Amino acid sequence: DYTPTRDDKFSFGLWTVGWQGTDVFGPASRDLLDPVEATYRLAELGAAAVTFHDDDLLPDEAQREATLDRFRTALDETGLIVEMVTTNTFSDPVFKEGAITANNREVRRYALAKVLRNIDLAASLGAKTFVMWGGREGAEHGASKNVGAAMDRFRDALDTVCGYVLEQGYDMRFALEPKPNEPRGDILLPSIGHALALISELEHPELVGLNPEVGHEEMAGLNFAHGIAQALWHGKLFHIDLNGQHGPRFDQDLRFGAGNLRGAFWTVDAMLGAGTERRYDGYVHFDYKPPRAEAMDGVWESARGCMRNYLILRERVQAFRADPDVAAAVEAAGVMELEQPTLAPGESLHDVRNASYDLAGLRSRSVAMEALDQLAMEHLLGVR
Ligand code: 3MF
Ligand code: MG
Ligand code: MG
Ligand code: MG
Repeated sequence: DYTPTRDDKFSFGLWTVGWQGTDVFGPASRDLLDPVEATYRLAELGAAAVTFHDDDLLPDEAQREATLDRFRTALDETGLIVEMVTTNTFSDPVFKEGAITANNREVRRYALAKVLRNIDLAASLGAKTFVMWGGREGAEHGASKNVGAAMDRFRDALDTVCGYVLEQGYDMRFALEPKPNEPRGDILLPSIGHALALISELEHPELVGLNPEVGHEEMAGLNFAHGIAQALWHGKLFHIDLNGQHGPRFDQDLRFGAGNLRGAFWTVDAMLGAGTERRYDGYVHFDYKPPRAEAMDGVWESARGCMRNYLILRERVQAFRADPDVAAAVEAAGVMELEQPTLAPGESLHDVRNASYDLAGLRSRSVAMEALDQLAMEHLLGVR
């Protein structure tokens, strides 16, 4: 009946249900939600874990220890864990021109200090994933940012934090979160591919992977399921941010399943391995915003909806993959043939170059992909 259990490994950012609705055109539409209270409510709804930015949980330095005590009690009482922690290096105007890649060196040093302190907190709470979203790393003006130097500083910061967790003996990995724009006009590491490329330049590439977000890739018109499939292929899908988005426009952060529903179906399919062994086994993490128009009832309804939609889509995807007609359609579309290497072992290029090819036959061959896609559509629409 699509009721979440702890085994589903659902996880929520405390900033999601905690978002008060402040946007560029208006102030908060909802009262402040105590993050410790949110932890209890998310546990009741069926989540297994929570995540947070330092400033979501601990906005007030004077209250830091008292809040942490209350939060630890909530974790003990609910059995929830903290699976991921992240740092707010974007809200404070000190970061208005970037954090670890700000032109201003003092800002970069302060950002690094804030991140290091938060890594210690994450380790003390047992979080195994530390996300880095460079929301203010970017530019609005052409000549204002030396992108090469910014990449040097990004690399240095990642080398520094990796060295730090190794030296401390923390069991923790880093996950970079790409986003094309918003709040900056253009953000550095705008896509999954850009972030993967930076990882290959690091001192400890094994400690750094990705935290891709559905809406961020779709804002750039990219195919999220393909993006995470490639990240899985690289062994880099360390974490995930599920939400919904209606194509290239502002960052909507709809609940998972809203917006591009077919994309959500293929996202769940990709997470489950898309018929292969290469699957995502981390936390199913939601990073969305309950729409500003909703009151608190709508906030909890949207959190419930994220999990429920995932469970419904998971069921639909599993039925799709288990359907013998789908297996036959996959076969007819030649999907399995792509697993065969283009050259046989030991075969010379001479054979490839001198073979005769039936071009007329190849041009007019059936690919049978519409039939396969229609089966997916019918599973998604619940008529099969
Ligand atoms: C912004 C985001 C961020 C990141 C978070 C790191 C506020 O569009 O998606 O959420 O996910 O900072 O996890
Ligand atoms: Mg986002
Ligand atoms: Mg978003
Ligand atoms: Mg996110």
